[in-house]
Amino acid sequence: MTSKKEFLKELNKSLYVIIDPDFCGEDPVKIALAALKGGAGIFQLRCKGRPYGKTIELARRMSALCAKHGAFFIMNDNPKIAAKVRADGVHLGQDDMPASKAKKLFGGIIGVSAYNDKEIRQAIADKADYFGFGPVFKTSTKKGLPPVKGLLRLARVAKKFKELPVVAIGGINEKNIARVFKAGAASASLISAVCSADNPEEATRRLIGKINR
Ligand code: TZP
Ligand code: MG
Repeated sequence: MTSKKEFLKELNKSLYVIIDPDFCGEDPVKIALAALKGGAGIFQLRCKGRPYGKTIELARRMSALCAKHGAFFIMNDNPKIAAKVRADGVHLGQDDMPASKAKKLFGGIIGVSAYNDKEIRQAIADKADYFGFGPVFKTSTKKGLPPVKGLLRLARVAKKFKELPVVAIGGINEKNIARVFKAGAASASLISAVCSADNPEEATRRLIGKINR
């Protein structure tokens, strides 16, 4: 488990890749390894609708892979699983356990999806370590999202809420990633631009190459 300070440093220089087995072909860990080789330093496992045992197995493999390569591993949704597999952090949506409660179960990094001012204020009050904001662009990866926020709203929250770094999400790809950073995001998190790429290693390298902070 690495320190929060180191995580924030990595957040400011790297790419946040979300590994979701629904979009990663037969072995999601293979995609993660490719993205690691391409230069990504933060990974989240987003594992929906899988049996508990399968989720734990994947989480353990992701945790070990990230530890081996000096990358950060964030488990989605569940602080108990994060603690069990020795993840560096957990990412919580608004439907998950509140960050204040998660902190009692897990001592690592806490990220919160916060898509409006009220949710962002709560994330700050709960002393989360970063908040995820989006969907910045149109995405078909996740259903039931609020309307697209766009770059102007991203820039607005990045300027208004300096207390926490903002990690942009939703429809981020090689064409728009530079604008996401220009708008003030500390990092960009993405699924399909890496997981569904023909060559995830090269795609990661190209995405990072477009980040011009
Ligand atoms: N939360 C908000 S948008 C999104 C999630 C999980 C999907 C991001 O996927 P993609 O493929 O990078 O648009
Ligand atoms: Mg969740």
